[in-house]
Amino acid sequence: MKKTVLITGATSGIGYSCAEKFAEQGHRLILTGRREERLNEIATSLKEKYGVDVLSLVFDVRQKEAVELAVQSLSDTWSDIDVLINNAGLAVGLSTIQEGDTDDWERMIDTNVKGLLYISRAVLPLMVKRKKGHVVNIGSIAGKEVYPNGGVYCATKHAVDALTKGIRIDTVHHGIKVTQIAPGAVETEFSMVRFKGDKEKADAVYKGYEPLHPENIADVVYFVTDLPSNVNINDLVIMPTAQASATVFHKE
Ligand code: NDP
Ligand code: 8X3
Repeated sequence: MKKTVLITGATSGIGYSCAEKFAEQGHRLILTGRREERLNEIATSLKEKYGVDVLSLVFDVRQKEAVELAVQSLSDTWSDIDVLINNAGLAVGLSTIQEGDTDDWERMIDTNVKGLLYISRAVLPLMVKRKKGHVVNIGSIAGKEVYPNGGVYCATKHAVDALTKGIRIDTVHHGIKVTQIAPGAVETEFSMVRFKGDKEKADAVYKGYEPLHPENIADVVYFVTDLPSNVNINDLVIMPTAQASATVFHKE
């Protein structure tokens, strides 16, 4: 059955790979992000390559009104959202709390926690009304552990962990599935964003071992959304083979 899948942060990394995976399987996509040109190029290329319907919506998940308007703007043919992938997120900076940049903190908290809440608040009533739907939250190993200099990012991902459980509890009586996917290191634009464009520092994160690739996460996201109607994966931690915990790596 063809599903309508809304993916936040589809302009790169895990969100983009999820878009490609669902398009390849013939599903209809609502792709979102802030970088309009890139989003439109992706939408056009997926439409051409896979012959699927793709709608792109440009908004910043931190802007509550913009999120509400974007979801309200969906026509009847697009508002029956079967899968919401809450993927948009970022880490900014790597620092102790005593030396941290409060602007970085606000970007992380506003995007990873409040942004996820705004989009969920807008989409969940549509799912509740139809008594069906699946919310997939992209958490992190940083939502299971805390590592040095990552306290605020880890706090936002612990919040995603808690919110996934909260949404599951709040929607269980409405036939809705809720899943958290919590990856370890995935090679995307994530580290370039964290290190504010410092390519040397970003590249170093993925040196000496094979990290996860965004396609690996997309395959798992697809898997959890393609299970029989009586099966819900609540929580899934996925790591590179060479990464045992947030801080323990086998590097050559
Ligand atoms: P990328 O930087 O490659 O992708 C992040 C995506 O989020 C982009 O599409 C970006 O789009 C979007 N985004 C960021 N801020 C906003 C915003 N304010 N409003 C709308 N969209 C936004 O990183 P990843 O693919 O790695 O990250 C995706 C998710 O995976 C994040 O939640 C991250 O925390 C999580 N994660 C990543 C891991 C990793 O090692 N890479 C491991 C575990 C979890 P645009 O800039 O166009 O708005
Ligand atoms: C991204 C993985 O370990 O850099 O969530 O926090 S980590």
